[in-house]
Amino acid sequence: MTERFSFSLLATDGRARRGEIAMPRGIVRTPAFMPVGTAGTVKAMYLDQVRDLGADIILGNVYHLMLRPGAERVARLGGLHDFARWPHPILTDSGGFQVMSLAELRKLDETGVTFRSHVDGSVHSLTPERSIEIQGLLDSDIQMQLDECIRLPAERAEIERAMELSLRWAERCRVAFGDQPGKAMFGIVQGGDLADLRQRSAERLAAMDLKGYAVGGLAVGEPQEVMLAILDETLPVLPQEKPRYLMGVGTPDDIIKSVARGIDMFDCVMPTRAGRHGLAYTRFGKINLKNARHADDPRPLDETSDCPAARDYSRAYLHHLVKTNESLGGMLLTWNNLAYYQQLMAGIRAAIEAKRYDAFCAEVTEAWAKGDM
Ligand code: PRF
Repeated sequence: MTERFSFSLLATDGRARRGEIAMPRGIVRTPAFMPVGTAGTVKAMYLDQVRDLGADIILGNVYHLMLRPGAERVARLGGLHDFARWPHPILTDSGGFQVMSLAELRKLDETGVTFRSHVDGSVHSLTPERSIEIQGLLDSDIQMQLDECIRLPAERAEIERAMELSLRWAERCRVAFGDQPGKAMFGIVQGGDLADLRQRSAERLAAMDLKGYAVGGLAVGEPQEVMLAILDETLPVLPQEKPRYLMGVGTPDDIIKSVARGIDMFDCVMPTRAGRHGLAYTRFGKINLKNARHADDPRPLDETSDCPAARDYSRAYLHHLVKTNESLGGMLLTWNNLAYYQQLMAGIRAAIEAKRYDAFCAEVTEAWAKGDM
């Protein structure tokens, strides 16, 4: 196994890229979808199952893990991989985004962000240096810079302030991370919906020669066209030979369109969260199992799937589990949804290799459009 973090491009089709990230804990086939394991668990799943579905990497969150069980404790217990029993690569998000969406009484300044825990009201602070320290204690393989993500719509002055602050924090994270050949620290492009700010952010991060780059601050309330236009304007500025990660995205449709523009990595709570709320993603589109029309339907979600949750259980049974709030309902639907997402990513990778990515996207979209659910 490789001792250094590296990224290789194996094939391209238009701007879509098929690649491989190699690191000591394993290889990540890209384009990749990273299931979200916020608190050291992909909710309602055994990690062995997550692995069997084809996930090469999962995501963890500094914010949740620093509050419970605490980064120093995880380190004493041998790091997050041992603790959660996932020996493969882990990417951790830096905490800023979750502080902004979950914590109470936040105070952000040049130093970092101070906040009250949503769990017990205790006061914590997160600086760029402390975020990297926590990610090191967790023994994360791909660590993210601390950044400030703002919701859209927002004023230019506010977007620019947060973008510039994120650039200064990127530099502090770069220094704090230092030289760790087997791991990576990714910078995060900010700049809201303003092309010139996005480009400035991407150029300045590119000059820091980081091992990978994320596009943050998207899927925060703007229409899909705006997100795709920002990708069109930003990705050409980032170095071609480094992986690009679109944070917190998205729907299957967002994913295929972002891959077409050159994104290599995704994470999103959608398949896991939607599963716990009675929604199934399938080749034919989204199915709401709460709906009474499924009560007598003996058909499985997708008889052609090799995931037992999709293939072997009737929609009537899934409807019953969801209506009665049984844990198994969320478990089966999460399993189905992650299986669908990983099948989609495998299809995307194969299509890029075969140089038929446009045709693949048309087929996927057509199946959703005429989906008989
Ligand atoms: N920054 C960080 N994490 C994120 C985001 C961001 O902008 C987003 C935005 N979609 C999701 N997760 N650090």
